[in-house]
Amino acid sequence: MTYTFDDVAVVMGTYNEAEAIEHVLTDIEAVTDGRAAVVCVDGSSDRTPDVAREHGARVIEQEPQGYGVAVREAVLAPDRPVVVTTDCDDTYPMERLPDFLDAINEGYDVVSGDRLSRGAETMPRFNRLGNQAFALGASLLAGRRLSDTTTGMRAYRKEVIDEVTWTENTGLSAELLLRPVMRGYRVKEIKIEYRERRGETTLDPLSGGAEIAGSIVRVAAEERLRQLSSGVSRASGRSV
Ligand SMILES: Nc1nc2c(ncn2[C@@H]2O[C@H](COP(=O)(O)OP(=O)(O)O)[C@@H](O)[C@H]2O)c(=O)[nH]1
Ligand SMILES: [Mg+2]
Repeated sequence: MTYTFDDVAVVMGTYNEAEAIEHVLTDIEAVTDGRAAVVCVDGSSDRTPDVAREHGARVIEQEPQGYGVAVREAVLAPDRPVVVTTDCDDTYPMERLPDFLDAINEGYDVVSGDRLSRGAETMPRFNRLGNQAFALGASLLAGRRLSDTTTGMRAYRKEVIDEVTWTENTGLSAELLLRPVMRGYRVKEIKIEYRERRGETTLDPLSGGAEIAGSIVRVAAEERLRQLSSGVSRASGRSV
């Protein structure tokens, strides 16, 4: 089964992104020939949802409750077999969507856009160091080198999204990578460029960073326990 952009939904949380959304949606349309479905889970008080609707996106309104609450709703919403997440701040290269789809068609379950290996010089320095530290910590806990655990641009087979219970908010991006990696799904990182943000960030680097660190530790611990208990049940199954 080879997927095309008719099988893809591009989803995002949107919170007062009037400065950026036009660029993001225009890029998606151009790259996918208007074939990808677009879903915006929106908590804005500005024109963002109007622009989204003008571009034919489905808008789900939601009180602003943080990144992960919006993105969880966004990834669960589409009825298409491939779901791509992005931010609505014009930082991620929509022109790389074909590469993400190609990797899914090669058989990967999750394809993650790694910003850090190419330097991510447009990222604020504090955030870059933090994101490198998260990737290193998550790699140690997961037992596999991961280059960028907090990226917003990924493609997922919808089955993976539906099979896992997602619990994190600011740390959802890390969770969306770590649980599939630790459950043995086929996960690939591909290097991407990262552009300067349009408009203001919603994430406070200190409190947001602390939340992400907590998510990584909690999620990795839960997944390790899950591995151990399924190992135990497999072992006892064999001995019966
Ligand atoms: N609906 C909704 N979207 C949000 C919320 N918080 C962040 N977002 C969106 O989630 C994406 C990531 O947030 P962003 O500010 O880019 O975080 P950063 O990349 O860490 O600077 C952006 O598209 C935001 O508009 C929220 O509370 N509700
Ligand atoms: Mg962003």
